[in-house]
Amino acid sequence: MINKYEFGIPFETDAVVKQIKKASGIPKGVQINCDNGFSFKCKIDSDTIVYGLGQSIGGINKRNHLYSSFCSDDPSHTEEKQSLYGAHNFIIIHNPSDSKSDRAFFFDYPGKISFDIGYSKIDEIYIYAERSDIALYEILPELEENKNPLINIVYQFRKLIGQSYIAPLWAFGFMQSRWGYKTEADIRNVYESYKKENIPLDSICLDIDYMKDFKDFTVDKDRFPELKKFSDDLKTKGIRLVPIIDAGVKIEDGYDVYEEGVENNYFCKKQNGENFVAGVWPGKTHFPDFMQKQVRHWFGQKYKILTDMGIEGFWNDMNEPAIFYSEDGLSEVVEALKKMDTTNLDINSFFQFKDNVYKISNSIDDYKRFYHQCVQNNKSVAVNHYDIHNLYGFNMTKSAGEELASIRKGKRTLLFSRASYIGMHRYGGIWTGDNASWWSHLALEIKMMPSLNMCGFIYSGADIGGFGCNSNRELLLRWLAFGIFTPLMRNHSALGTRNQECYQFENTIDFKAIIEVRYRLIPYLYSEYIKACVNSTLMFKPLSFVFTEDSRCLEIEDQLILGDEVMICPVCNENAKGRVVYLPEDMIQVRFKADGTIEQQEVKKGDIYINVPLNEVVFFIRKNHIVPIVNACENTDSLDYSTIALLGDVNGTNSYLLYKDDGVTTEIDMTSNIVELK
Ligand code: MIG
Repeated sequence: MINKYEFGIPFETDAVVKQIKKASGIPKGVQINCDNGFSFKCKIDSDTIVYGLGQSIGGINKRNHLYSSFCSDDPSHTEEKQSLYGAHNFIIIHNPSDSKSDRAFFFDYPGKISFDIGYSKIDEIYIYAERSDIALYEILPELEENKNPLINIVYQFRKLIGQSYIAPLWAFGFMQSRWGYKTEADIRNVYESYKKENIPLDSICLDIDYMKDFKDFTVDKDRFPELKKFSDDLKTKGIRLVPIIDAGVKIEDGYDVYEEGVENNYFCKKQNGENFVAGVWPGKTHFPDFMQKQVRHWFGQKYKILTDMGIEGFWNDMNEPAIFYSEDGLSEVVEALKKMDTTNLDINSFFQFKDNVYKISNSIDDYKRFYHQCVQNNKSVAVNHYDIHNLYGFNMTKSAGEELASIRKGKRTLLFSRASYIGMHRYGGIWTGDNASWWSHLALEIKMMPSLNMCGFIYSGADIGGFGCNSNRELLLRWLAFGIFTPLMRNHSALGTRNQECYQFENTIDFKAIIEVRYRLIPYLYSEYIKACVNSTLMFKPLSFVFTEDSRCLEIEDQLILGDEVMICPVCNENAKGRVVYLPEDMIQVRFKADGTIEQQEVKKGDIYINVPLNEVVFFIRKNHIVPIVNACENTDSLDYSTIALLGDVNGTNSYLLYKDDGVTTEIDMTSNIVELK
């Protein structure tokens, strides 16, 4: 059951697809105050667990931390950070001792909103926003038919926000990326190096350097003289190119995207009616006003320039939007600095000086300097960006998603975004942004997967190996051994960091062993992915969502249930030869050895230590469940479903329902595309 409450005049964010009649009053047992902004308080017991919040720092259990939804380009994801790139205002309050009283809340509010989950007061959730215009959805479990309250809450929420974006099958192949590939020769070298080491690969990303002077929808002819020919040629080898698109449009006379945008008033404006100027990679840019339907149509149609060159996938970046500086902000800072007598700064003035410079990028002042033209209640109104900040990346990706659907009629396109808001999950996936080559970030990415799934983001994954900082062989292998399970499996790294392609390290055969396990699992992973999207279920679940009577499972944050069959338990400690795994029930341990053989053995419930060499993958299959695998192959084009073999509890009576289709047409038929395997 879903109750909708409205306070003030909520902004129509398009997060929700289902019309719910608004209820009067407020949810039971909570305190809401709208006098000075919005505040929501409710008590929690000492054993209450709070799930949700999608992409964020912290655990699967969000307690004890302060979070803030405000899409942020902050590449330093340290523990104290409150905001990452996404804004996913959904929480589930779970009472393990009385799960029937579980409930969830979705705060449909497009501006900055903070979640104090037992941080200020140990027994209180306190949620607050500067404005009191908010739509609040309360989700209560439907308890008939012995439904699992947590899974049922997620199901209802996902129905409310609509079906998740569905990626093509090839997007489940391994993807290599790096900020720094500049030319066709660089890309060809990546392909050839993987080929030489016999490591499977499906796609290579083009980061910003493929563009001419970082102009969206242009290609630098010196670096990529014939992108179409190159892309067609790579496709015959099973490799697809995935170019990046940035939010800002370079200001340059003669550049058609810029000129059309200016002519038609498609860019975000300042209060005085001038186009807002932000400094990003291309230099001075304007931001398309993605809140306008005609702008979404116009910008989205530009992707055709690249699909005409054979491109079938994109990643949308810098769409928080990231602002290095604004023209106005910069001149204010320069003025302020000029006023300071830098020859004789006292210490406080020095820090003021430093702060002035430091706060130039992604500043709140800048977000308050520009406006969107939005349709609200069927009327066109100017809305300050700051108030709807979290909708920008969403609408950039909606623009691409909607238009690509018409450009590539009937065919799926790979699309993933950096910034997001709930609702965007219908148009694209996300990657989790600029993490670092830290072991703690491997652990963090594991925890994020189920939280993202709760919020509708199923096609997602991290920069494997870590984006910032220097990775190393062991970290990359361990990260890959987790990444083989996530829909988006991409190795990506930042300019200036150590080269991180698998072939840069010793004994590449170990990388081949791990990545081949991915390819052997693709039919299963793809099938589970489609089921999660279509049936509004979680592809990755915390153990506590499944083993509801087992209190140990409430604490486990480094093991996940994948689909209904598998329990994964990645190694995320440095120099570890293995790890302790908790088995809530007897299971079948599956070990993929480096030589391609598979060992299976029954294991009793309880704590066990498993040995996991760097070139092996170990996971568990639940009793009465089976998992299909296929032979290893070099890319998804050569996946051979005729080689299906079954793992797990194979006894002729247990079966697995495999979803299988051509991997590209948009129609998903859950009847004729299902094969029963036993
Ligand atoms: O300011 O395009 O998150 O994946 O490699 C950095 C360069 C801009 C940030 C993205 C990252 C990408 C990088 N971009």
